[in-house]
Amino acid sequence: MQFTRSDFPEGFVFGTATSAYQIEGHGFGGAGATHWDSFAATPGNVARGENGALACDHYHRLEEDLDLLAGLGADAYRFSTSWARVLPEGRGQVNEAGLDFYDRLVDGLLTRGIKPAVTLYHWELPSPLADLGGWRNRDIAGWFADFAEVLMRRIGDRVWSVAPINEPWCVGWLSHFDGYHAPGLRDIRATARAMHHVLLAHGRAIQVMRGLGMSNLGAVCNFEWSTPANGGEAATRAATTYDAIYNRFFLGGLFKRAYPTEVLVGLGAHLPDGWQEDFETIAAPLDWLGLNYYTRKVIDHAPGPWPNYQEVEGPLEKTQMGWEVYPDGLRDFLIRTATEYTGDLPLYVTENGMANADTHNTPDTARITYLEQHLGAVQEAIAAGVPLHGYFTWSLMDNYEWALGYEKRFGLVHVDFETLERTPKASYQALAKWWRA
Ligand code: IFM
Repeated sequence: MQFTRSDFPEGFVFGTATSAYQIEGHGFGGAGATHWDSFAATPGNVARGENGALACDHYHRLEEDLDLLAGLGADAYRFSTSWARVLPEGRGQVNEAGLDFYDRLVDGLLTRGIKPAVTLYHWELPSPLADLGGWRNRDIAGWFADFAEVLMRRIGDRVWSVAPINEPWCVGWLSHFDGYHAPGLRDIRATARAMHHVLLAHGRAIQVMRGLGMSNLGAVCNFEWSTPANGGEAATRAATTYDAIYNRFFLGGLFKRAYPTEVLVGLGAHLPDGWQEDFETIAAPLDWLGLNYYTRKVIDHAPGPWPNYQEVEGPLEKTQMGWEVYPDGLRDFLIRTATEYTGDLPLYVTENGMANADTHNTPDTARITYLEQHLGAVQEAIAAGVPLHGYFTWSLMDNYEWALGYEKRFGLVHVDFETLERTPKASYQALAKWWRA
């Protein structure tokens, strides 16, 4: 890789990211059942029926994994906490072993000089709360705020940053409209409620953490650039709708106290009563915004009911996910977000990376190229004046890629899912070379 730390602003934070259900091994340590366990146990939902019961067994290999992070020279580590590990029923009785685990994780990072960047929720909803309607139920905002309080009373004095929820689009749209993620619903009313309640829960958790005196609190949204399939009016309108649902809905709620009209056309009739009054909570000031970025989609018109769009295959090189490699989208999102929504607020790239069919002994040169291209886009955004403060790769190690199971490899470290042996890949070495300097 061509970079050195001096190619980026002073104090720029480099790190890597993971999430609890994808690596920890949910079958251990008294963690309660989640909607991902039942979703994965339902035939047809997840490739090969795989689940997160063992995953990378990070729960038992914590020290080894933290040493890998230190060897990489990461300044920060973005990890998530499992609600059901801390509160097995989602509310009430605390699992002390769960709190102890996150305590050890935070201390293990600090001992190695690595900043703990916490995400409270990365998708594994406790089953008892799913039984009560999960993200469709407005009460989830209070349940989530209570979880935030229990956890932060234990580790909040030592964490560097906190974001309540990873990728609200996935929690809302992908899981309730597309049905690709747990709970696997395909229902427009459920979607409207989940999309709104996830923001309300975010806001309530921020309030609770401010009340505890915490700072450096943010939000993490995912973004996909949408390119019209052709120059026609219908494709352009379809791409605009895609952009509104995927990208502008959550930014609008968080920073403009409004949802885009293109989304209200479809979801407006299904939003809960009094939703506008919730912006007071949703749009409470933040200290930073994180952007997760991987790809763009080429979008065409689709007949039938709203939202009238469909993805079509694009011409660019693709990753193991079938996602096009499009670094310009990262630069353009950073510029657009700062210009239209966040101004001087510090931004971070909180996830970026690619899946590749890696083996433990073939150099992942495609990933090195992908990271180089996207770090180039980061530099262009900084040169254009974007107040970007850090960049996190997804992911530290190969892990459970949700509905696609263990086949899609995003890691800088190869994991053999038979032996659980970790082997740093060429991309890990390439980053370590200048991150450690
Ligand atoms: O693995 C996921 C992660 O859980 C959330 N962001 C995107 C990654 C790659 O699909």
